[in-house]
Amino acid sequence: MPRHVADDLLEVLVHAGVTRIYGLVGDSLNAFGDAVRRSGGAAKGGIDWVHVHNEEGAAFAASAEAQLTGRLAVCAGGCGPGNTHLIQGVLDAHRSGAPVLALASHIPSRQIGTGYFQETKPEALFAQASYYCEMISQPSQVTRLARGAIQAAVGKRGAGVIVIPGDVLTEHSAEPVPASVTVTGRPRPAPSEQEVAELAQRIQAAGRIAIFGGIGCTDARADVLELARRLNAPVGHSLRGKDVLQYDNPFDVGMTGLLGYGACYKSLHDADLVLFLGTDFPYDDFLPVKNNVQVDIDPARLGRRVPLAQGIAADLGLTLRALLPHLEQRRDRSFLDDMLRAHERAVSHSVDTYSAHVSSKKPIHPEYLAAVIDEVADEDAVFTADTGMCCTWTARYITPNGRRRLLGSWVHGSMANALPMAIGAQVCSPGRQVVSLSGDGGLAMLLGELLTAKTHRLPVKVVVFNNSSLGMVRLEMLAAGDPPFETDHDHVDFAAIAAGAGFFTRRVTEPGDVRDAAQAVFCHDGPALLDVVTTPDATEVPSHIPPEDAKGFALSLGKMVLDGGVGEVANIARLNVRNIPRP
Ligand SMILES: Cc1ncc(C[n+]2csc(CCOP(=O)(O)OP(=O)(O)O)c2C)c(N)n1
Ligand SMILES: [Mg+2]
Repeated sequence: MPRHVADDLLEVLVHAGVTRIYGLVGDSLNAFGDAVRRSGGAAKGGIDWVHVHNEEGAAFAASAEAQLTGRLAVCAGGCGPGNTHLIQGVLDAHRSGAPVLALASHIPSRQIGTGYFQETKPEALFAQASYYCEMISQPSQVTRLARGAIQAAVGKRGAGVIVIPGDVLTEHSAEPVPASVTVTGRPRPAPSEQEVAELAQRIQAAGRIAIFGGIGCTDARADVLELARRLNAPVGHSLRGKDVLQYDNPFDVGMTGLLGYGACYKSLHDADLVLFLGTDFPYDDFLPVKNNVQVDIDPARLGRRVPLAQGIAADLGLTLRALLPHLEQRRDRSFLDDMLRAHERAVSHSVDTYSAHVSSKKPIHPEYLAAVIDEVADEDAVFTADTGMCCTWTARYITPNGRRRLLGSWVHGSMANALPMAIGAQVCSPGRQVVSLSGDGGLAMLLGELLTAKTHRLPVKVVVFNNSSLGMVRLEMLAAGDPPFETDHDHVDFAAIAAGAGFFTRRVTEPGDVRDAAQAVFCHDGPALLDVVTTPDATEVPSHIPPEDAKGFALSLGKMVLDGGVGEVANIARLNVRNIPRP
């Protein structure tokens, strides 16, 4: 069999450690698909093809794999509509900092620019969705451009895109591709001595100090907690930072923002100095405007959410380790203890509200379902959450512990992400429990990915919060004082649909049946779906409501509970208060 450019591309990927590609074959991509087939699959040193039912699903799956493993993951789509389906998930991966390579095949090269069937301009389409996007227009480019895209994805943490016309893939290639290493390390900029000294001075001059951390704390968790200990500083976090900062944290004061709870908002606003560490939390309405310091590896993020007294563009761990020797242990715990007590009061009040009412209410309250899922899921489960109210339930009820992982479309906020992300998570971690917390709207949007899970016998657990509504949008309308418009629809029996796709299913309408059904679904060793009919009227109430929104809420709902439930968080808060040292 003569060698083709498609084989060269495959070889570059194999050299970079790629063992699978999520995608949907067709037309311009077929020559590459054939090279993958001939490679014999990962078991024989080649590459596996994971067939999906929508290219968007391929990109979300690759994104989840990249986020879980930290390594390059690959997706592929054919020309025109294949590309435009792919782009949603690629953009999502890119904005999430997931190292993903997208192979976007293109129409025949001699037709480019003629308005040909399925023609798009992929380099322009993917430009905003990637760090690198180049077209291979002749065979001699393939090796270097493919390596360039891979290197950009793994080095800069985002998407790299290779556009390649189908006819170029089928051209003959004379030589095997020489091996070349993929450099996975990233630059770790250190702060200057002056920057560290200035920060130490600011800290010494400040009375009450609070910390707000995000996903950028991942590799510096121990240093952040040591800083909090040294300064007696309460620690709040963003949703992406929850996975990293909430568990085993005696300084935890919860989350701020629309999904927020506890005393995070209060801590940040009552502090004299706030340290923003590894976070690009976008909702500036919830952030303090004075005396802020920010440390982030990316200089472009400094000061774009809040005005800064000082910003340091450096690796967080290196910065904190340079700073800590300058700081003495503070004796005064009064601010920290006040905030821990305020946090405990806020979350305990809401838990009482929650447990007194929602465990027996019908239609079932989504808070109750989320709390049960938190209990029955494995200690090292991966949760993927759909955009919509599932984000709220995940933020408030799914308890991180350092071994669980929470994945979502946290930055781009795309619907329908949970199921395809669960598929990618399950493919790359076969023995691990993977739970998709799906909205009925989200599931309906990429429903075909149920077939992907079934085709590959992936034992994902899909939990559907089936409120017959675009619940979050419904809430937005109520908050604006408008009646819900085009948000609600007839009941759908997702259990029946999934059963038709070959899933093990349970459908639940009675609160008393939730736990048993969840256990049955979670114990099943194949693809399984739990369809729970929930109320669309559950309210998500932030820990701080701007006055104009509060008016809308009041108008629409008449009355409301001023805190949503928060599940296990209350136990952690109580424990932290109990552990406050006696004078
Ligand atoms: C692709 C896309 N379209 C529209 C939106 C706007 N949007 C955000 S949440 C949401 C409703 C989600 O409904 P569902 O999945 O049923 O979850 P629920 O909020 O009801 O729990 C919509 C329409 C979006 N974020 N993404
Ligand atoms: Mg819904």
